[in-house]
Amino acid sequence: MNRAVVEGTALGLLAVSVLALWVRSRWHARLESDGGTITREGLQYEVDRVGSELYRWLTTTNHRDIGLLYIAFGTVAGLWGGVDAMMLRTELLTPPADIWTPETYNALFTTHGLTMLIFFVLPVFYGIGNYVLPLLIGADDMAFPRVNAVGFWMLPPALLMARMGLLVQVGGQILSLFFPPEAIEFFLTVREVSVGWTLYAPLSVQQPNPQIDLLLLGLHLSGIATTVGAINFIATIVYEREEGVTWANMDIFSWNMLVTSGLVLFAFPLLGSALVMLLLDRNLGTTFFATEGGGPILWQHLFWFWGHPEVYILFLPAAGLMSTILPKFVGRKLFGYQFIVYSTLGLGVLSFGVWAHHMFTTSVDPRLKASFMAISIAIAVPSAIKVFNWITTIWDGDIRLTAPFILCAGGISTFIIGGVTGVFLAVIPVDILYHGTYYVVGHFHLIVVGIIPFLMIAASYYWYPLITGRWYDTRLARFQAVLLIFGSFVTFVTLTVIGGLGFPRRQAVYPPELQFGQQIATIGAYVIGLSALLWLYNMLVSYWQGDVVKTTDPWDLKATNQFTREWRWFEQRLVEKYDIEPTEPTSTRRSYAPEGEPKGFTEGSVGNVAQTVTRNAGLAAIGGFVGTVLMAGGLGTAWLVGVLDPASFGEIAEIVGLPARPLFGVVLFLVGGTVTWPLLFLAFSEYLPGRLLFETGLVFATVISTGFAVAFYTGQQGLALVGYLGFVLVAHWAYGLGLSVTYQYLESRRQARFWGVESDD
Ligand code: HEM
Ligand SMILES: [Cu+2]
Repeated sequence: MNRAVVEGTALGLLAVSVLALWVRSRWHARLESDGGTITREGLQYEVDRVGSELYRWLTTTNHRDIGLLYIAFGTVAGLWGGVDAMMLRTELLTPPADIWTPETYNALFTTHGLTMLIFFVLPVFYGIGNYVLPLLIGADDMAFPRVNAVGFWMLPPALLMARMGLLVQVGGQILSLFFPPEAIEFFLTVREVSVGWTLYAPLSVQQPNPQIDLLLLGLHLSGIATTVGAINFIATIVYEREEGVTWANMDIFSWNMLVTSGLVLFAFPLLGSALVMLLLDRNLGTTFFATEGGGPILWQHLFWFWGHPEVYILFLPAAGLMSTILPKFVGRKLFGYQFIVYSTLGLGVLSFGVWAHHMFTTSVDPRLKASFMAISIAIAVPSAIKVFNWITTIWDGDIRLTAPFILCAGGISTFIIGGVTGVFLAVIPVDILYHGTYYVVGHFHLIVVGIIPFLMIAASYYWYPLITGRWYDTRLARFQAVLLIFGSFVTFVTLTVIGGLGFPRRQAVYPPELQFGQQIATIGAYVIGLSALLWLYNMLVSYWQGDVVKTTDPWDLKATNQFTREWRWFEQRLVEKYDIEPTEPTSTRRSYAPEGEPKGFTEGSVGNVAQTVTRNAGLAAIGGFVGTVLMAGGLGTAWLVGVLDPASFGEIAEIVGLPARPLFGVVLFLVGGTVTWPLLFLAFSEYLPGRLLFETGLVFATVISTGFAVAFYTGQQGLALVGYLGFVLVAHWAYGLGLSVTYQYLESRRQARFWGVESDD
């Protein structure tokens, strides 16, 4: 089949359907106002209206308008890249290349990757950022409104240039109906680029297709647009914050946009230079990437020095949205604000030190590779901190099963699988096995079709009432969210698995044994496609016909004290414009501040856990000591009845690198019991289940006893095993009780003393 015609038709159909929806809704509006008769004046009015609207959108410098333009642009690009994806997956339904040629398949995955990564993700995030970030930090507009408009308007020509190949091909098909082939040769030779989105030299230097040059120029332009936008975000966040918005209480989405913008500033200029070098190599005979020059490896270094930070540039805004939206639907404040901020900064810095993990199968010096491996593994830590904090935020919360929440929960899960598969890839020998397989495709899609678009859509649902003043169909939205999550899991977990079986990627042809897996993945992809269309439908139709929002607090956020600045802006607007009374909550939920919220916590302050820990470490250590003594009693008994082998203490010492002497193990045991576990208990006790401290202590002890049981196990069987486990559990309970009760007792004495001094004054 002819790719250009099929893709052109698919996109055309999409556009026509959107147009039809719009016309229908205008028709409905007219029916209501004048009975629906078409008159000359009526038509003239419509035309004028469209004209003036168009003028407004083309010339606006308002941050909210530009935000919507960005989102619309990103959506169009996403649909375009999505059509590529559907075509890729359709080809893979059967083992031979029978729908498209292998060459077309190569072009499809090249343009798919580039369109999605460059023209879909960041534009949408810039759009959300443009719309809500100034509202979140209380700024009137972006710092440089005109630059903002210029930055946006560079994108459409950039996309057109990058994807000119398809347009020219479609043009060629149409022209060939009227002209002989010789007359329209140009239209028949230009093709979509097929060198992979990584544009690896020497292929990208040697392929004659002139579309490659246009692509490079388009990418360059989009890089400039991205950099300009980043400067604007940084300037806005640094200089335009309202009084009262400090670094210590700024919302996490703004923090993440700040760090993302910082990464853009360091990464994109480098991509720009590399693109120009490639252009020069192709057209002016320079030899940057030829063997006699820097060699093809130079391209890979330059590309991935941009490419890896780029993946965090794409991920961080999604993480920021998660931290902003998730708490609203569990009725709890985000857990560990400070840790999230630091982990974001840490990711930002580390993301520049890992690029060569994309080059483990090249000739890069193995000693160098080893250091990249180490940092790549280390980068999992800040990511895990985020996941931990999100899960802890949900813990014990009042979950509201809305579409945004479902998408947040789905995003956490895909991010966990995507992240963990990534840690494996960071290990050189594993990567050498999997680099060329679908495992890689599965890994990164669990992030780029997991948390990233999930959170975009969650944001669209969450802020829809604020942006449009209308409600979308919430049932359809929940259905769409579940469908999207389901489809993503089916598709990309399958790809990860068949990759693990050694299935090579970027191939249109594959052995028939693997057809089943490919078909499952394709079905999953169709489900994703369907859910994307449902989302689009819901957004558009609700914009024209959705129920009008009648309250100033559509998500009932006041009830949990999370009525953040952008909603206050919304409320003020409704009050001013429509004279609506601010909505007051029917009840205020307690769960906002679970009993556990650490003491000394004031709204917006930084470092609650760290404070609790440092302030109470001494008391906890005493509690830990009491607990350890009690626990030693339990373990001693276990030893006496013969179910615990004291030699296992020696092995513990060996694990941490000390000589295998039981004495060292006992010392470790004491240090752990009086220092490590009490500190952890302090940090987490507020978030463990249990109303009273001793209940929490028991839960904590039960959790840590599992680790102990594994570490000290010396092969007991049958009854001895039962005895061993029983004693371990009981000894830990003794520890948990000793720790928590002693701690609470000392704490209450300290409080009494504190208040006593107060009343003396
Ligand atoms: C319906 C959703 C999607 C499907 C079914 C899909 C499918 C695919 C397929 C089949 C490939 C080619 C793999 C190969 O030939 O080895 C691919 C590559 C890729 N996709 Fe997607 N994709 C989807 C969405 C996305 C999104 C949202 C992004 C980015 C945000 C993205 C980024 C990429 C990238 C960067 C590549 C790598 C291209 C390469 O290695 O040459 N994809 N995708
Ligand atoms: Cu990377």
